[in-house]
Amino acid sequence: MKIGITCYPTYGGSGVVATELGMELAARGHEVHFITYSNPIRLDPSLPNVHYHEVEAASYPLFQYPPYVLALASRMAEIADWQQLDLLHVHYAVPHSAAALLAQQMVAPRRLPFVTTLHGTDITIVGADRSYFAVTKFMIERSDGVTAISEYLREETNKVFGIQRPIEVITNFVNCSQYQPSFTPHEGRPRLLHISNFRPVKRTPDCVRILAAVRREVDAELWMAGDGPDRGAAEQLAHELGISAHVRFLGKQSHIELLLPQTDVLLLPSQLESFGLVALEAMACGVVPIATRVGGLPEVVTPGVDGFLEQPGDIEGQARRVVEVLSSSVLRARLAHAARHTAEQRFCTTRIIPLYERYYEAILAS
Ligand code: GMT
Repeated sequence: MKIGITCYPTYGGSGVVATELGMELAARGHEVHFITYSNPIRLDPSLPNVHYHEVEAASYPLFQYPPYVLALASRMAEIADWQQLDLLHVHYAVPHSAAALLAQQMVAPRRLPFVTTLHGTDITIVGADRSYFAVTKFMIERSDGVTAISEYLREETNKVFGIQRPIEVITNFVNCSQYQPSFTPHEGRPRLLHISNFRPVKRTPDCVRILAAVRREVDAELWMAGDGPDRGAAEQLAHELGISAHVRFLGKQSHIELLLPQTDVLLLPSQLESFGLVALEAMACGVVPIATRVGGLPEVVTPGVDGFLEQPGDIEGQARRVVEVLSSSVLRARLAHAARHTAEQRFCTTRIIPLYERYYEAILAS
């Protein structure tokens, strides 16, 4: 198949999933065209069957906001025509589905179906906001196919928008060959890791509070990977709690498969998470996730078996779990082993990518 993929190319789970999906599809012999405003962060455009087409939204003094959706729709239609694309697959509904719908009409009578993958905040925060509600509902209804990354998100979409159309659940995935546990224990003290875009929904400063509570019993350190609006608050908090020497802010990291195996526990104290891709990536590396019982996370982590889930904001509860894991090498090994097993058995690319292929085929045949 010849597939056009659009996503947010910067940091964020939806862009990561779109990029990894595109590269996996290309490796399986499909021709994949990324149509985005910059090179997606994890994309290697030199790979066979991978193409990158930049979208440029020209500015003009009359425009308070350059009309990116129009530039994207023009580029999608152009690439679909030049490359004879079979379908478009857009990740994150707002505003990518609107551009795809427009492009579809521009290339008519040639058929150009499009699939929208819902990732979470496009439904729970952005799409549900009054200013985007009607258009998001319309785009979901008009997409030729809609997938959601968890059962939770499918139900939430039906609930928020009162949508009747079928939505296929195809979960996030991980490349189990690339994401592997380390066979030699890392040096130094026990290490906690947090990876995110440091947005308020991630409750990033909670990680610092959790470390402070953990340190009453275990001499552990915390690595904070990523960047975003709450980084300053987290740094300030570490300073106020007198634990700055034990927290390392690593900034944005493009190879988290190299970082994860050097750590013991992943902290994901989010207020909401439709899936929690980073928890899955940690599990594939045998790193124990200690996360919150929200959204789609219970579909990924089974508490007490391959990680732990506590209530958002329950610092003491999450800290207690960390201490439990770090204090018993037997428990840590059991959870780490089970976490890897879950990733392998349920979420490997080898299982999930064929689901996308079959879904595309069904859309093309319908
Ligand atoms: O919250 C983020 O990290 C970014 C956001 C996005 O859309 O880029 O992530 C959402 O999509 C990820 C990939 O499908 C999911 O793993 C995240 O759970 C989801 N984030 C939320 O629902 C808050």
